[in-house]
Amino acid sequence: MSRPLVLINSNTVKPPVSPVGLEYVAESVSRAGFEVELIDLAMEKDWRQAISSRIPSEPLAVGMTLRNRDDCSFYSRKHFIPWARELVQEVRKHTHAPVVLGGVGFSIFPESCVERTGADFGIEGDGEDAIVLLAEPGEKGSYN
Ligand code: B12
Repeated sequence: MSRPLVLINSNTVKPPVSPVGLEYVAESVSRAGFEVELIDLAMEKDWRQAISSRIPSEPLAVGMTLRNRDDCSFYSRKHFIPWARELVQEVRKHTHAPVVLGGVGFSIFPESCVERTGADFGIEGDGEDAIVLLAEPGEKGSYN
C-alpha cells in the first residue's frame, strides 16, 4: 500500500470555517497521484484521539495548516502558536515523518513559526505546487 501524505487542519476556532486552503493543497497532492489523509480537527471531539488513530506510522510527511496565527482581536488576544506547538509535539509521538507547516497565519511570520512550534520546515505562500515537490522525495525515502 502507498504511503499517504497526512494533512491536518489545526484550526478549531468556533464557529468553524471550512479549511479551503488545505483542501486546495489536498486536491493538488491527490492529482499528482499521492494518497491523502486529511484530519480536520475542527470536526473532532477528541483531537488527541484523532491524531493517534488517524496518523499512519510512516506517512510521506505531515502537513499542518496554520490559518490563524492569532485572532486579531484587541479584547481576547488569542495566540495559536502554543497550540500549534502542542499539536506538533503530539504528532511526533506517532511518526518520525517530517512536519511541514503552511497557511496564511503561518506565512505572516514563517521562520518564527517553524522555530516556535518545533516543526521541521514550512512552505510560505500558496502550497499547491510546493507540497507535491515535497511529497516526491518522501516517496523515494529521503529528504537529504
Ligand atoms: C475569507 C476569510 C475569512 C472568512 C472565512 C470564510 C470561510 N468559509 O472560509 C471569515 C469572514 C468567516 C473569516 C473569519 C476569521 N478570520 Co479570516 N480571512 C479570510 C481571508 C480574506 C481569506 C482566507 C481564504 O479563504 N483564502 C483562500 C485560500 C485558498 O488560501 P489560504 O487559506 O491562504 O491557503 C493557501 C496557502 O496559505 C497555502 N496553505 C494553506 N494551508 C496549507 C497547509 C500546508 C501544509 C501547506 C504546505 C500550504 C498551505 O496553500 C493554500 C492554497 O494556495 C484571509 C485573508 C487572506 N487574504 O488570506 C483572512 C484571515 C485568514 N482571517 C483572519 C482572522 C484573524 C480571522 C478571524 C480569527 C477573525 C475573528 N477575530 O473572528 C476569524 C476566524 C474564523 C475561523 N473559524 O477560523 C486573519 C488571520 C491573521 C492572523 N494574524 O492569524 C486573515 C489573514 C486576515 C487578516 N486579518 O490579515 N475570515
